[in-house]
Amino acid sequence: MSECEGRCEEEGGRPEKGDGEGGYRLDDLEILQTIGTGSFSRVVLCREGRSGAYGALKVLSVREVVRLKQVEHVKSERDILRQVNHPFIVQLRWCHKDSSFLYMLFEYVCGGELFSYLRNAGRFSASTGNFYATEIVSALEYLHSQSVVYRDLKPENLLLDQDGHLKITDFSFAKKLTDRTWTLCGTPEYLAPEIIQSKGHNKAVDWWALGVLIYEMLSGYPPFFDDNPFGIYEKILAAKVEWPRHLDPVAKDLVKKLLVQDRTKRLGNMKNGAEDVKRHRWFKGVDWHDVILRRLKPPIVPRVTYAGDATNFDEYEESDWQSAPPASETELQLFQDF
Ligand code: ISQ
Repeated sequence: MSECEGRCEEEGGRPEKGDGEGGYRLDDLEILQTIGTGSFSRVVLCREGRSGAYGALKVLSVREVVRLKQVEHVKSERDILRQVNHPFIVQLRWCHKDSSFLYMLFEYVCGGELFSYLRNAGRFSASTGNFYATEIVSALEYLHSQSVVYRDLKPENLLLDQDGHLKITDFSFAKKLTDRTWTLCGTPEYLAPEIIQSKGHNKAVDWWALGVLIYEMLSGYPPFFDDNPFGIYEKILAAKVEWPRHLDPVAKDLVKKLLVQDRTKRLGNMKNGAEDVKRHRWFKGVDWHDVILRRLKPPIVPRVTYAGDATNFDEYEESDWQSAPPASETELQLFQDF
């Protein structure tokens, strides 16, 4: 059972037994400042009154979630986060709702986004990029073993903890794969090609994205780039990549094997799964048992003066988001079990 399972409660509901060991109350959370915003949510740094522990509270407007047709996505995000437990995945501690908002309380990861460090540095050395790639491979292998496809790998969604290890956040695009075993047990003569082909194809998107991420970490810009999105799509489909001369040749070989159009030939998505990626020469000498124990030495250690230091995050307008109008009874019904 994961940390958060069974810990989501309704407003006014009975706090968990062992209150203070995972049983939270919204009233006890002191909202400090916004550290991230999205189209229907914001993430605020908060402190739990009694323990003094810091947390990152994701606050979602019920009305906006419904208006933007994100109800199922939000529920799936919560379900997946409750299910997973891995050192490189941000931990969900508690869920809650009131008449206006849904709340997800996470551990606070104080180092900020990998994105900021990458833009500051321009590009990473091969060994720095290799460290982050290693922790991501470990997390992706775990997620896929749990039948979860992440689908949004990018430097903005990777946080550094106080020691410099990675934490993947934002599971709003993540998807739990349904077991197709039985679907494929139908009479083979009558199976449509898309049913046969869709088996396991979803995981392949994360391995493609890993290729893009490794390229961007080592080059400072992504492999498919254009001023407008359609230009980017054209370049992706043409699969034409320009390789900087300085690029580490072994890393280039790995990226080439990840950025393969045919997903059945893409590294990570063949019969040996993640094992093929882990055995690539770029990861030669990596002890994967050490990786998961956070025993590799982080190349960047964030500047942090205390546990609630938010200086590694951008600053945001606070506006008056807390006084948003309440959702209707019909809208709230959609989140009965939240
Ligand atoms: C934890 N710490 C910092 C920022 C976060 C953003 C989203 C989810 C969890 C987080």
